[in-house]
Amino acid sequence: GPLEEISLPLFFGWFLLSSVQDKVRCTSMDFLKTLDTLEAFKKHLSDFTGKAEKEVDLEQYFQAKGTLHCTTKFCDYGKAPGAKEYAQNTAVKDYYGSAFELSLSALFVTPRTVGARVSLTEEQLLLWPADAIEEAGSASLPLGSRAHITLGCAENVEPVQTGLDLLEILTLQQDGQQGEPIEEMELGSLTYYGEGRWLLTLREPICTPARFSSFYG
Ligand code: 2AM
Repeated sequence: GPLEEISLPLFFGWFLLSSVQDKVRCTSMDFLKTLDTLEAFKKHLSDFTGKAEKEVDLEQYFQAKGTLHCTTKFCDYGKAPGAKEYAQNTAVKDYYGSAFELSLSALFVTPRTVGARVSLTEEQLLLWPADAIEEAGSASLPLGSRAHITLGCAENVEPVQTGLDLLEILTLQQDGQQGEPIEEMELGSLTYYGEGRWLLTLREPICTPARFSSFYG
């Protein structure tokens, strides 16, 4: 009946504690600000603007999207495939409401999204949907490869795109494309993967407390 239908959330995920959200946002803003000023970035500016001579303010280019979180399962109130099975999973029920520490291992920017890659532990992988399709293109990537936090989206881009952008970069890596090493930044090493895809591998992963829960909206 209708009650059953609304008993599943829009999505499950890890929600960053509000005290650390600002810190993560600041780190992301600092990165965007620095990226904006790099000659290498300016050289590839047309990836973002479509025109070589135009300028772009990356901090304005991306819009923040609500509470920072790492989606585990998008349920769409039960309409998404596997939603019910996921909600009934023992680990999901057992860990619901528990605190975790997420490790953010990289930041990435594309003309569509900016996000943070989340490197999941074995325990955290228990909450990753087993039916996840981790495929982008032809390469099959390890379970949980898509784990990320959406930090911002370009105009008219939906947050679901962030995970797809991350998978695209990981697929390039898996296919043996090393990317173009750009420079060592304070936070880590910056690599360019073409078509406006930038990856900053953090020297020190950012560890952040997060609670496993769900969002109804
Ligand atoms: P995100 O995880 O990349 O940020 C509500 O829309 C949340 O569910 C957002 O956080 C969004 O993206 C995520 N989401 C939306 N549609 C999705 C889908 N089809 N698959 C996985 N996650 C999705």
